[in-house]
Amino acid sequence: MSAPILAVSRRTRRTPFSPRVEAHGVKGYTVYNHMLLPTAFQTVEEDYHHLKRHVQVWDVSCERQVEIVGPDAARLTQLMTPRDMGRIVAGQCAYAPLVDENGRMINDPVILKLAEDRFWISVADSDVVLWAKGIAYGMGLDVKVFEPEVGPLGIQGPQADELALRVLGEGVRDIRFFRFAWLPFEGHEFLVARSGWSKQGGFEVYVDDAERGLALHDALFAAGEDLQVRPGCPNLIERIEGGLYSYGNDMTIEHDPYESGLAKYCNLDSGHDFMARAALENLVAKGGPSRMIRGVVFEGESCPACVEAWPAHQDGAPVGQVTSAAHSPDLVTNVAFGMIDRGAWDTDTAIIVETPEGPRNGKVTDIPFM
Ligand code: THG
Repeated sequence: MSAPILAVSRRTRRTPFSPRVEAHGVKGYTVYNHMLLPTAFQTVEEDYHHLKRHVQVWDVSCERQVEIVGPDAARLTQLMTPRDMGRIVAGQCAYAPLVDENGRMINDPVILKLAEDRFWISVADSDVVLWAKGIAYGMGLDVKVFEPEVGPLGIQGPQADELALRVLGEGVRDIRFFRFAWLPFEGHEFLVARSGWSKQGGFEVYVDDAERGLALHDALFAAGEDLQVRPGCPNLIERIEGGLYSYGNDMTIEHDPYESGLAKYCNLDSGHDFMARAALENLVAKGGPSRMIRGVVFEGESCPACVEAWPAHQDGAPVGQVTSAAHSPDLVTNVAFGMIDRGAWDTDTAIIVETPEGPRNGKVTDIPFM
């Protein structure tokens, strides 16, 4: 039996770069924010080795922006997150959990502060625009909330600085991690941030003009030939090694930010007002989470895809579940994230992982793996 195909229609939105991605021979797509996201160009493993050595251009347009602008923009943005946005200046990006009124994860975006009264929430895969519009309407806030036609184009890998320098100029040197600047390209100013969903370093160019974005895309490939530039995409193996969580996979609306390993972005000691303050203070008062995202390594020379969560147990007793897994060529073991119960979450605790290929011996580890 051949594998089922994923049917594409207007709902599975294409991106400005889909024609290029397909001309480059994309091997697979997933859907993220109702939009196409490539999953591999060669094999996931070949893409991984290339990403860790060279430079790749990523169509991550599906990291959609939710724009919040107006007199109450700062208030609405702050209401949605426990991270103290008062510490974030214009020109800065902030990785921040968004939580509902019960302190459960809505999303884990990067928030860009464009101005005191204007933010882009660069969202993971859930409908933040609807949530934000609902809050704004319900509270009568003086803001506009909408999804502009803006999506990031990633430049990722150890040669990303060199490639960005060639195409976007000297200005890239001055951009610190999780900061952004407006840099000229063929007469257009693009927002360029030093960020991206890999640990290999790089930039994200927020493309707000499809035609000029295509010109930029093509210029990156032309300028990077001797750097062996290739098309790429978020890489399952590299992101697990590096400790980057995926909303919808590793944590969902069932989980609070402490369980999701995002405690350091919960600034309860700041006096700021956010919707989930009472809920999160209550969680902390109860002694913190009873389960948490932890690293897991397990035996085997290959690793099946984690399409459904795999149970983890210890002497037959359930201790949680594995939510993302891959074989790491560089670590020569299988690496994974799991939502692991308190009783088993200590580093080096031996557990059994029930993979679709049978039980495998594993143990709990710290994150990141490398
Ligand atoms: N870039 C942009 N938008 C995004 C993502 C991105 N939206 C969806 C998704 N990725 C959001 N999730 C993450 C998760 C981790 C990080 C960024 C986005 C990340 N974390 C750094 C780390 O873990 O080392 C540190 C961040 C910090 O400490 O401030 O980079 O990739 N535009």
